[in-house]
Amino acid sequence: MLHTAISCWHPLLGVVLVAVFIGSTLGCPARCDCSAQSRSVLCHRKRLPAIPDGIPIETRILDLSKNRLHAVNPDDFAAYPGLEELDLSGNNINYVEPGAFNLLFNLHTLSLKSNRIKLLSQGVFTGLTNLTVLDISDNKIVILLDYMFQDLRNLRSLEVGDNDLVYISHWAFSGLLGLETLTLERCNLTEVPKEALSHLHGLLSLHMRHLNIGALKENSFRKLHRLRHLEIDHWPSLDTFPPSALHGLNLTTLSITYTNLSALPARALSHLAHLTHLNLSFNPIRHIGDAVLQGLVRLQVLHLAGAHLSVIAPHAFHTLYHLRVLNVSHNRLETLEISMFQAPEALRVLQIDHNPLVCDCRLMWLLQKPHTLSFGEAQPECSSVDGAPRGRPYKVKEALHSNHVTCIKPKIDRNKTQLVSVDEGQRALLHCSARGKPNPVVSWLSPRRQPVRQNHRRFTLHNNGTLEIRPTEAQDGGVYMCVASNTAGNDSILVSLAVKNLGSLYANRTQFYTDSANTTANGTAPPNVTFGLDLKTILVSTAMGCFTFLGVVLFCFLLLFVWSRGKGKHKTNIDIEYVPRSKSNGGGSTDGSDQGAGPRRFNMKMI
Ligand SMILES: *[C@@H]1O[C@H](CO)[C@@H](O)[C@H](O)[C@H]1NC(C)=O
Ligand SMILES: *[C@@H]1O[C@H](CO)[C@@H](O)[C@H](O)[C@H]1NC(C)=O
Ligand SMILES: *[C@@H]1O[C@H](CO)[C@@H](O)[C@H](O)[C@H]1NC(C)=O
Ligand SMILES: *[C@@H]1O[C@H](CO)[C@@H](O)[C@H](O)[C@H]1NC(C)=O
Ligand SMILES: *[C@@H]1O[C@H](CO)[C@@H](O)[C@H](O)[C@H]1NC(C)=O
Ligand SMILES: *[C@@H]1O[C@H](CO)[C@@H](O)[C@H](O)[C@H]1NC(C)=O
Ligand SMILES: *[C@@H]1O[C@H](CO)[C@@H](O)[C@H](O)[C@H]1NC(C)=O
Ligand SMILES: *[C@@H]1O[C@H](CO)[C@@H](O)[C@H](O)[C@H]1NC(C)=O
Ligand SMILES: *[C@@H]1O[C@H](CO)[C@@H](O)[C@H](O)[C@H]1NC(C)=O
Ligand SMILES: *[C@@H]1O[C@H](CO)[C@@H](O)[C@H](O)[C@H]1NC(C)=O
Ligand SMILES: *[C@@H]1O[C@H](CO)[C@@H](O)[C@H](O)[C@H]1NC(C)=O
Ligand SMILES: CC(=O)N[C@H]1CO[C@H](CO)[C@@H](O)[C@@H]1O
Repeated sequence: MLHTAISCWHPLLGVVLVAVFIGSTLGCPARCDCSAQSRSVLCHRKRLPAIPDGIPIETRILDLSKNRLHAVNPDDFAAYPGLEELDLSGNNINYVEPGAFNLLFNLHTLSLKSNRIKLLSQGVFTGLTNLTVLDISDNKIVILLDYMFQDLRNLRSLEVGDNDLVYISHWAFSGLLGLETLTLERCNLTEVPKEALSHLHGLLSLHMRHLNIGALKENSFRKLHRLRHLEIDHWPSLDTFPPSALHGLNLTTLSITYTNLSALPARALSHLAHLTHLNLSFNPIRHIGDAVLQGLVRLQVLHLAGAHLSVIAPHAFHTLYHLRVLNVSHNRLETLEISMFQAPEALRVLQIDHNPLVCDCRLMWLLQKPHTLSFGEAQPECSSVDGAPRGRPYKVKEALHSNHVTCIKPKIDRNKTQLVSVDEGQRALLHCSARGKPNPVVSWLSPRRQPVRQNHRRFTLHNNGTLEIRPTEAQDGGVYMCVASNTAGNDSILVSLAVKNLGSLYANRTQFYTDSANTTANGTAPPNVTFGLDLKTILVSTAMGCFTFLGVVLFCFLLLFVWSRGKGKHKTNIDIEYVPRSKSNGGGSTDGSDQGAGPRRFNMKMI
């Protein structure tokens, strides 16, 4: 059989090889396929209960996968020192004796995958100094013992998945100085084996999948200075990601998918300045804040598909100068605005399919880009098109090209409500209703030109644009600015609020005067007050009226006093009668008890 095979493959060389084989081997084991050229013996799925006889000594590749082997003993492979690849996967092996692969100096690939091994004792891999790939996944290993891989200094790839692994000893990975790729998956580990991992100084790629770890600890990946690719995938209970979890890493690709993280672990990522690919798909992340990824200056590809995204802040991707692929398909986004991107011109692929997109002029920029922007395989559709009849689905590009979609700059209604005056403690409503297409976003600036935060203590910003302050306090007075904006532009108005606090008018008198200083003298420039000034002037005049009145009374006193002195007599009582201004007259009442409309008496005693 061997002879014919060889002459088929290589008629000329055959003679030479046959000579070599005949001189040194027993031929090919029964039921197996042999190749003299590649020196391989393939006994895949042959129901072999043990290692067959007749394997040529020169064999380099030996495939014994899917058979019925039970154990591996020290002398099993000693006769084949030329072995380079050995596949023992898919057998019933439950025990491997120490020294089993003792003389296999040339072995570079060994698979023990899918067996029933419960324990690999120290010494099992002794002598495999040339081994580069080892697969012990899909077994029943519960613990990885100290120094068990000690000799494998050339090992580059290790698969430890699909075991019942509960614990990895601190020194288990000691000696694996050349290890570049480690896969740990489907294990019962309850935390990242950070002590064991810290020995893998050469590790480039770490894949940790299907683990039931609920929280990452601080410094989970310390001393992995060369690690570039980290994959954390299918950790369904992971909900804690501390800021220092990835401390010390310098990654270029990072994947955190199918976890229970509801917020982007922004602070943990912020130091990854060399990261180019980030995959955060299939996490229940709800929103992306402004510039949360700002440390990731080299990021090119961002996947956030299948999350629960409904809000992306207006400047979310600022500082991402090189972002060229953004995948936010399968989310809950209504729109995606150009303002989110630092460099929209760098964007090449934008996947926004399977989102409830509202096709209005916020999406117009998709057409206006100088080069074509790809939507990937799935064309996005609008869930509603501004102005178009509902019913049939519209492709986004189609809808934007149609003339349904128009943009109208916001316009704020201007009328007398821009002067608001309330008593302290009451509620104040500052209106700002704006129209535009798409509906403008309304925001308010305080008199100090700070943004008024929504629903902050006493301040409520209603959907119709009205700012409610309840209850008002004296210091709330001033000129507020309302800004309404949409993609087409913006509009603003000033609304003046006066909070009457006449009970303490005297104490705060100077404040009133300095505020209106511009009317009388050139002081420091007050803020641009267009409407507030008039109102304040009114208030001040009213206040001054009061003082004038009191002044006159005092003056009368003085006159009477002087006059009575001059007469040598003392008048003991003075009655003064006046009619207080009614409330509508500009707020002359000093307190709530001042309801009576009739004349009022001041009774004063002279001493
Ligand atoms: C295997 O290791 C031996 C020494 O341990 C070395 O001489 C030999 O070149 C190595 N073979 C390969 C393929 O690296
Ligand atoms: C590992 O987890 C699986 C599934 O949760 C369970 O069936 C198995 O008994 C666990 N093994 C150990 C050693 O805890
Ligand atoms: C994920 O988090 C939610 C709460 O945020 C919790 O109710 C749920 O049980 C968590 N899921 C898992 C698998 O831990
Ligand atoms: C981080 O990785 C990048 C790319 O691999 C490399 O150029 C850079 O020097 C590394 N930085 C540090 C501090 O190791
Ligand atoms: C991102 O992660 C998901 C889930 O693991 C995976 O299906 C997808 O292929 C990944 N995308 C990229 C570009 O790596
Ligand atoms: C975006 O994510 C979806 C869902 O995982 C995937 O099907 C699609 O291929 C991704 N797009 C790109 C460009 O990778
Ligand atoms: C001023 O605007 C408010 C609300 O926008 C409205 O209720 C009121 O009627 C308007 N007044 C005038 C005079 O237009
Ligand atoms: C806006 O809504 C609030 C609360 O619903 C209401 O008090 C206010 O009067 C409304 N503003 C306008 C201009 O209708
Ligand atoms: C106030 O300043 C204006 C210009 O800033 C100047 O024209 C005016 O004369 C000044 N008035 C007084 C009273 O100083
Ligand atoms: C001061 O008031 C005068 C008129 O009363 C006005 O022309 C000027 O612009 C005001 N100055 C400032 C800084 O508001
Ligand atoms: C005040 O008015 C000046 C000139 O009219 C303008 O340049 C400036 O932006 C205004 N400041 C504010 C806070 O509105
Ligand atoms: C007595 C009184 O009400 N004084 C007020 C004067 O105004 C300042 C702020 O402008 C308030 O903080 C004081 O309570």
